[in-house]
Amino acid sequence: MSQNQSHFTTLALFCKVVDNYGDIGICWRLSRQLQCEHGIAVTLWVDDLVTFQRLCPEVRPDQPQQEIAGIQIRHWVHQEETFTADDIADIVIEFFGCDIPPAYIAAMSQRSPQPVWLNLEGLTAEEWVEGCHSLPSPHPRYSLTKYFFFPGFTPKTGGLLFESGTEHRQSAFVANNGKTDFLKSLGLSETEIQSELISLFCYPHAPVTALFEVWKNSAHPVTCLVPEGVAYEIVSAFLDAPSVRGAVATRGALTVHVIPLIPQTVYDQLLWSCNINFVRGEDSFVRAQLAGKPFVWHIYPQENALHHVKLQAFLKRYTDVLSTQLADATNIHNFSLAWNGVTQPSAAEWKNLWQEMVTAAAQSGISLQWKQEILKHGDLCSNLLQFVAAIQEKTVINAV
Ligand code: TRH
Repeated sequence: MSQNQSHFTTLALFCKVVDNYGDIGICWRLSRQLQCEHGIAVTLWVDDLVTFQRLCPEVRPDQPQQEIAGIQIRHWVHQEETFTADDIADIVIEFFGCDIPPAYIAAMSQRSPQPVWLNLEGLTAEEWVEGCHSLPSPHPRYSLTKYFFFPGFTPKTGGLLFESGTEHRQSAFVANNGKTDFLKSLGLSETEIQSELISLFCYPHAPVTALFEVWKNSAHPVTCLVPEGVAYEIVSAFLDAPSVRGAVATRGALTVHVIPLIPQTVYDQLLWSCNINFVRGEDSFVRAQLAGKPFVWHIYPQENALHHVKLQAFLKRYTDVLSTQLADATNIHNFSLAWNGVTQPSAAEWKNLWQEMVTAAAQSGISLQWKQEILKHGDLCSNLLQFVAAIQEKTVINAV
């Protein structure tokens, strides 16, 4: 069903910030796309406006209700808030099973027509996702059904979150030499801008020290851009000073430069400007893939090393898809295993792993190939709305 034929105009998205920036990062990106590209009136319920403000400086944490970029933002604090059927949106999304308020669910059951209710899950490349994507889960008390919607890397999943026009924006940025202006705005010197640029976004347990040693001994100058707070202890030790924005130090061939956390609408520009991007979690991981540049993923850690299973699932898919360049893909694969603690290389092995990975990633065009692969499955936002339209259609037919 095309957008014009569909019958939904309002959507409520509920987001609990578990930790870090990914929860609100994904919900904010999705909200903006729903509003800008599909004209949906979005209400974003979020329980942590302080974290939200770090990605979107316009957010005022003291405001229970505010509008930014045409999106209604509600501070989700009052579980006991009351709702009537009139308050309920056409589409209701809970992010990551965040348990929307019971009063909201009760009001959903009173609404006619009933809203389409989705649980938007986290991204994984594991195969079981295809079997769970779009599965219904009937509510135990109300005649409501919740559907599971999984992002993913295959046509049998919801795809990945990317806006239309991202490629065009990147080409325009490159054509207008946006890199120099952007990096200057972050306080980089001309020498730093001319060096090999690496952005570093990882969890605190990443083996950053080992990599700093390799870069210090590099044959050419390397500048590592680290957002304030990331790998704080290791970066502070390198700087011999607190890792705060603007802090910079050079040791051997390596300069480490601490930059502010960049608003989400501009974050892509950092990825487009660097030669290689270290990313983590979910949203920055997807952005790095969309940038079509070499990237290394630090996966969000989970109990019982479950994240290693997820990492291997992604690396297998990556290597399978890029099988015509198996040697290059394998070098990237091996480096990723070390970066995520699956293997524990010695200092000499780190040097080799880095060199092999960088050569493979930079010279093979593998990143662009992978980008074309993920774009094939359509964007998550459009896929999600198509899914909602299909459910609505089915509901109408069943009601006749
Ligand atoms: O911050 P993350 O580690 O977030 C998450 C959460 O921990 C979450 O609970 C977990 O489920 C998930 O990872 C897997 O990583 P992520 O997903 O990359 O989110 C970071 C967001 O911050 C993303 O939207 C990009 C944005 N960002 C900026 O806007 N500016 C910046 O300078 C940087 C470094 C990131």
